[in-house]
This record gives sequence, structure tokens and C-alpha cells, in this order.
Amino acid sequence: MKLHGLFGALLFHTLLSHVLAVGNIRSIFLFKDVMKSNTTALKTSGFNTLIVFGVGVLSNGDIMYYSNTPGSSDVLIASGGSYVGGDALAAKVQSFKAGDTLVNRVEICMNAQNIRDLMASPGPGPNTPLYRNFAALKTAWALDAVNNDDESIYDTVSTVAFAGMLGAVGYRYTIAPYDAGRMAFWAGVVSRANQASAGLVDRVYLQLYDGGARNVPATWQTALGMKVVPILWVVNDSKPQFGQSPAQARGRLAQWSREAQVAGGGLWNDYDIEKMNLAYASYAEYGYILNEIFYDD
Ligand SMILES: *[C@@H]1O[C@H](CO)[C@@H](O)[C@H](O)[C@H]1NC(C)=O
Ligand SMILES: CC(=O)N[C@H]1CO[C@H](CO)[C@@H](O)[C@@H]1O
Repeated sequence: MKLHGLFGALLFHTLLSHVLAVGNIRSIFLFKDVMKSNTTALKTSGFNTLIVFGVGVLSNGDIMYYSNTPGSSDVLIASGGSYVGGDALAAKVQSFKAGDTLVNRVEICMNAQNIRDLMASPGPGPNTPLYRNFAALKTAWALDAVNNDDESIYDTVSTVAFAGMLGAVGYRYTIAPYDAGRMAFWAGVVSRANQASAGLVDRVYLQLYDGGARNVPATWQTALGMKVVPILWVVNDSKPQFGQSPAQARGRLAQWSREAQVAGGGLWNDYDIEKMNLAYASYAEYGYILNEIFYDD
């Protein structure tokens, strides 16, 4: 009887803390050239995860950092198994987690161009150019994870092989789905990658704007078997209808935290925050509302 009572109390406690547990991921996608964005603001506004957009793989396995900022150019960052992106860029990305900072995780966000061909030949082995390039980049930029923002190819076999390769290099693997019509694809990737290597896919950044505006975090969580981080678009002049002020973002994120116990909240993207330059929609304001909801224990 006593044992039952103790067990019951423990079970109740476990259930209770599970229910009350709140996610604490606070992320922002870095659309702006990292050499031009406000590094201090990114490090000190309350984000703990920075996701550098947009990296791509060439047909020979080289890795590019694509520019999305007027006046910036694309940079070849890894080739022939070496980091070739330059010391200043490496120092900049490394600085995100160094010194006066609240950031503890840096990811790179990429599409799936050329991945299917490269996984078919030469494959994901440790002596391939692609493997060695990702290993060199991980060291040079002190990276924690690679984010898969495939919005066009959706090939399960090569995606799982590539995830496994990145896991062998030492990366975590994350996804950034937007299209609910591809939920089964993403569920397959998550379950197969994590079956092969437990914990490899450890985060889902779910787009809740533009093509993903109608997504329901709880539905994705059920399909994927893991918690998601809803991503909202900041106030912007590119597709203003999807822009969310900090006050609007707070309302929606708080509801998803309460009703679906999501893993955290995040923003798309830094370029628009700096371009709009609005006091009510600054880094500090967005960081503040993320910390209000997704606070550290
Ligand atoms: C960068 O952000 C900080 C606040 O974190 C601010 O004090 C500073 O003025 C900003 N720098 C520029 C160039 O806008
Ligand atoms: C310049 C501009 O059009 N900004 C818009 C960005 O998005 C917000 C939110 O929808 C609008 O209020 C702004 O007018």
C-alpha cells in the first residue's frame, strides 16, 4: 500500500511537472549578412538560438553562404575539405556564443539542392568532400546544428542519409517545415533519422507565416511525435500582412505555449527588424516577449 501510494505520488508529480513544463527555445533566423547585422543586439536581446540563413551545397560538395543583403556577395565557405570563408567571417559567427551573450546554439539553414545526387554518389562516407567540408565548417564556425529548410525536393532516402552523415560529423539536425501537405514526409524523416541515431533531429522550427500561415502547432506535434517551435514573421514591408508586432506575437505564442506546450518560439527574421527600425518592434521588444513566455527555469 505504501509503495502504491509513493508510486502514485511520484507518478502524479511526473505528470504535473510534464504538464507545467514550458519550452525555453528562443530563436531568430539571420536573413541579413552576419557581417552587416547588429551582432550585439542579436547576442543580448534574449535569443538563445541563432540560425544563419542561407547555406547551400554545390554539385561538387562545396558549401556556399548565400547573400540576401543588398551590397553583399555570396561567399564560398568550404571546399576541398577545408574552411575557405575567411577569418573575419569565422570570427563573426564564433562571436555569437562568446563573451557577453545569451546565445548558446548556432545553426545553419540550408535547402536540399544537390543532396540527392551527392548521397547517391559518392555517398555519405567520412572521406567524401561533402562530409569533410561540413566537418571543417563546423569547427570554423563553432556550429551546433544544421537546419533543413527543404521547400522543393522532399526526397526521404537522401534526406535521412544526409542527416545521418551530419550526425556522424557531430551536428544535430533540425527541420523548418511550412507545407502541411508535406507533413508525412517530415514525419518520415524525423522517425527514420532518430531511429538510426537517437536524438539526432532535436528541433522543429514550424513556419506560421506566408505558406505556413495556417499551420496548427498541435497537429504537427502529433504527426511528428515531438514538440515544435512556432516561427512568426516580424513586422516587415515585404509581405506586411504576415508581420507580427511583439504584442501580436506574444498573444499567439502564449496561447500555443499554454494549449500545446510548444518547445519555444522564434522569429523570421533579423533583416526586417533592422530595416523597419521601429521602436515598438525592436530586437529588445521581441526578445522581451520571448523571454516572458519561454523563460529559463
Ligand atoms: C545595435 O543594437 C544595440 C542594442 O542592443 C544598440 O545599442 C546599438 O545602437 C545598435 N547598433 C546599431 C548600429 O544600430
Ligand atoms: C513599410 C510597411 O509596409 N510596413 C508594414 C509591415 O508590416 C506591418 C504589419 O503588418 C504593417 O503594419 C506595416 O505597415
